[in-house]
Amino acid sequence: MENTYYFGERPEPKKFERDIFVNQVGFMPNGRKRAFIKVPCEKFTIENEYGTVVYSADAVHFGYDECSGDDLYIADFSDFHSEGRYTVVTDGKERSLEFNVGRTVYVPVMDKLLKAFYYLRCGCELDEAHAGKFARPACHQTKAEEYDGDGTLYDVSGGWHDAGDYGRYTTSAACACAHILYAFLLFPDAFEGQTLNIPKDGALPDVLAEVKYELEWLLKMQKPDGAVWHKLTTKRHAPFVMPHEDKEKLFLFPPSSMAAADLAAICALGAKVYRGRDDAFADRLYNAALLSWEWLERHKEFCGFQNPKGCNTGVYDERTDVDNRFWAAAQLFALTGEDKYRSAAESAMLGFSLSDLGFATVGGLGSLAIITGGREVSERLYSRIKRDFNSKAEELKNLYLTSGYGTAMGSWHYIWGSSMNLLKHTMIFIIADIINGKNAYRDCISAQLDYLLGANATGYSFITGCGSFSVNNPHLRPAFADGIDECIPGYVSGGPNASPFDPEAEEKIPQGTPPMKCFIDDVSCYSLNEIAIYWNSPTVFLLAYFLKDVKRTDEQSENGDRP
Ligand code: 9MR
Ligand code: ZN
Repeated sequence: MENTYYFGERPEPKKFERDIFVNQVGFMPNGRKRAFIKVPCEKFTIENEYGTVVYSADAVHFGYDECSGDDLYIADFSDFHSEGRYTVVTDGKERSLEFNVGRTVYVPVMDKLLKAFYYLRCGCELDEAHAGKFARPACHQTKAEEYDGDGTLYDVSGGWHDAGDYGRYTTSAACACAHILYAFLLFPDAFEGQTLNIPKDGALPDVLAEVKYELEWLLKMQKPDGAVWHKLTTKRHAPFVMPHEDKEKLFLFPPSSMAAADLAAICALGAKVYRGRDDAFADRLYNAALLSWEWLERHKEFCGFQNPKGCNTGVYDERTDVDNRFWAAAQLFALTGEDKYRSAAESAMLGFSLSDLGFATVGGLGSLAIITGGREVSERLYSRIKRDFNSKAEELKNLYLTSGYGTAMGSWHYIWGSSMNLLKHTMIFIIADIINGKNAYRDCISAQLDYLLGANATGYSFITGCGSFSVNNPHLRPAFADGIDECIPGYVSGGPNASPFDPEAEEKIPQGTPPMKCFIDDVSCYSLNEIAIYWNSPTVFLLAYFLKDVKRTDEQSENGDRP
């Protein structure tokens, strides 16, 4: 991908000046609490916001951390439980950023993560009542034609912009919706009483109203015979303008079997979730799921996708669709209980991992269909699911144990969208705990959230608007073009990438920089600092895990998430 955008004057990325890193949002009272220090430290204290020392303990020397190149000392204050706002102070007088301890500390993070999808809505105006200062006119409302087609125009408006770009892609959309809907099925209480201030009809919970906006668009991506267009984009990525200023022609790109299978799966999942809440919608999803399943049955061969000449928008290519077909079969079985889907799932389950949760490798989503389906499958399938999650979780736990920051990442995981790797790994820990009915991975899980919110070698919270030193200049068109200094909150940055791709990163990151430090908060760095719907969605899954026992009516800690 070339980088031909002109960004002109833009803010110098802020420098993180401290030698101590902490989750800047904070911790739940009974949660694991740690700060990471990269200068020698023997003892540390916790100060409250009035400067009173409320806790003190010894730090532990971890030693050299390979992914960051830091020699780390760890301040563990997990046995400190009092709600309030605090700072960690080392014996060398290093002070951490402030953070909260409170039952509801993660509520605002969850709400921002989900509201961020609303700000990505395409085809409608974001009005001031819902979007405040980020309001903007409707975008991309023109009809689209098939690339190399007969010129017929189709209304495929709606859905979310995929990422920093304005494309809309079927498989990525299905995957993002799936993370959120499975989180809803597994941890419904985490969404209880949530108010996102989004436009919606009827009584759907806000999370389901927002996901419905994307599903309505996905339904439009299905052709009458059940085939599903792979993506809907302009020929080339738009310049860095507001969405309503992008007036280029929209094209529907050829169907792929991954798109058909993912659509069948997500519609079957939607039909299950919306049943009893919005029956007319559940019916439409159900019919769409069957239609694409039947198309898949008529097209057993793999039908991949590559960009045609002249198109430079996202590819989302895959080398096989067996895992996508497995997910569709598993979710249709979960929905209907019919044997034909069970046998299809059971005969499709070979040759790929049942715990993989990427946007292209969706075997793990098929497993989630079984886990949340409440229907009996063969011992052979269930034990494969168990084995794949347990062995992967143990492997990742070893990475967590050998990492100074407790990240379940090896140096090779710091690629484009490293945050997604971290989040996939976190979902694996969570699902393994669910399967085993244990809390064996709770510490691993909270360490990954700590990393995202600032306990990492860059010092950044990788979620915009969450924490006092958070990413503010992601590769996100409206965030740059709106002229507002503050970024739209709630976006997860792609994160450090040891093999950067974009010219700015290649030039500015010296060879040999440790992987976790290969990061710049610069809008031009798309291979380090883009955002994407499927990086936000697994973070929703992670937050839902933490909020599963938290009542939103619990008193918010006095300072909320004040930066
Ligand atoms: O997230 C994708 C990343 O893993 C790939 O390395 C990269 C290059 O193919 O593409 C990323 O996906 C982008 C997509 O192609 C278009 N929309 C923005 C996505 C996030 O960067
Ligand atoms: Zn749009």
